[in-house]
Amino acid sequence: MSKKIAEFMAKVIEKNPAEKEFHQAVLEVAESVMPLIEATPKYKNSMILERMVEPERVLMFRVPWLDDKGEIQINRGFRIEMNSAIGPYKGGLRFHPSVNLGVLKFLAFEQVFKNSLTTLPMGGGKGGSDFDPKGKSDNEVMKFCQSFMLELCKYIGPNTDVPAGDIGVGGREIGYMFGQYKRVRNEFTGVLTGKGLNWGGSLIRSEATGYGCVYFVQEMLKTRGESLKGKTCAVSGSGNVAQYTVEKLIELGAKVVTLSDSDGFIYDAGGIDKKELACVLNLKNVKRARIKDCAKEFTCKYFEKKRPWSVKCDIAFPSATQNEISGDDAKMLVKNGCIAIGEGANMPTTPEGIKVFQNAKILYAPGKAANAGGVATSGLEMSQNSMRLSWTREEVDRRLHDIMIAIHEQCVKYGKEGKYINYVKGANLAGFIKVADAMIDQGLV
Ligand code: NDP
Ligand code: 2IT
Repeated sequence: MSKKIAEFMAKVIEKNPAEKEFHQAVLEVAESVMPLIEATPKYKNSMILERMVEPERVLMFRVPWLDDKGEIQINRGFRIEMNSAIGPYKGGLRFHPSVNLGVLKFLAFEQVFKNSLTTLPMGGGKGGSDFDPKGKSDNEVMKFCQSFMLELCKYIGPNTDVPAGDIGVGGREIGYMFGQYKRVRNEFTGVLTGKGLNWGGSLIRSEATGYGCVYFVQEMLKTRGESLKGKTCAVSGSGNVAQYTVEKLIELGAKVVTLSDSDGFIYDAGGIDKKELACVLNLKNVKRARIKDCAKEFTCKYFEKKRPWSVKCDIAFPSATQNEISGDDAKMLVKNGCIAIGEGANMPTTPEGIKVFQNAKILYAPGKAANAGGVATSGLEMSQNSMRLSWTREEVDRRLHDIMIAIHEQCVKYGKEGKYINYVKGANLAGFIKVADAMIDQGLV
């Protein structure tokens, strides 16, 4: 680590103690952009990175609600409004017991660069709660969502801050929150994305993160004259991102051998087919069951409390959560012949793991580039809401595909190191320059 970066990080850590995921995300960006900042007086003199790591606003609030037994529950709600230089704050809401300020600040920070890469005018934000939707009734989830939105609705709006889903927040939760916002503000507007299709949602938004990640990996493979056809893929997670990653991979002739959740993973040597995927979707989205229940429905092995990275695969799609690929997992993947990684999740690979992939010179796409299709399609939902029009499935999918190709091109432009493409550096630099220049144009903001 250079002296400059060490000094910068020491200040970030001192000012934001105990936010280890935030430190991790900031360090990764600092390593990519510091040489450019040092060489560019307008960035260096304007303290641009010091400004970027300070959120424009942090909201933290009490969320009281009554459970089915009539007992009072109290959760904590958050919204990090990180950067609005290139558009309204935009980013998901995460409901998971592990949510805290540091986790949401890392996600909001990543979102700023990701949204910049999408080519659309969106700033960065993230929010959520330590509420755990698992094991709660629909009524309890609704009560929580209504209480959460009763406070959040004071700070968001279609031109200010537009939240969406993330872990633990899908169509059901977006519906309850949208209903509450509309009721309190008396306004039918595109304040959230990921809405239902008959009340302002966009076709392909549900599919977008997974499809987009696969489109991105297709572009990476092309740089080495490869394609997805016949490739064996390991996918982690079994939620929104994982499900549509698998759907697109099957369509393009790849073989998906794993899916997981926080309890373990399933391994299907013959490959998960369309029928089995439909079964996973029903079990996870309707019955809200566990991935091990899938093993009972179709023939596959189940590995309790294990992650799928020991399985032999050509391409890995980590699509569950942060830091799910350790240095040792990465070594195992490389040893087993893995040639590419497409991060559906945000920051799923630890810094040690990233080094392993880059030293092995395999194709490694960081989440802020590879999973940007989700928020990009949220951006397309916002455009359709503004026009009060909806585009066809084909139209939205075509735009998503074009955006993923454009993100790949930006990564290549800024990440080329001889013959190797450093996608981390490419994504960070391309995302940074647009936001930094906008901040400078707008004065001391
Ligand atoms: P879902 O809630 O739909 O699914 C999350 C999946 O990941 C579940 O299978 C869940 O298992 C697993 N998971 C969550 N937390 C953990 C954990 N701590 N350890 C192990 N497994 C875990 O979320 P999404 O599919 O939407 O999100 C997955 C990832 O993709 C996240 O990193 C998210 O930030 C990222 N992402 C999502 C986008 C979107 O549009 N939804 C866009 C871009 C990125 P279990 O049921 O056991 O908790
Ligand atoms: O991490 C992400 O990009 C998301 N969860 C999607 C955000 C959005 O606003 O669609």
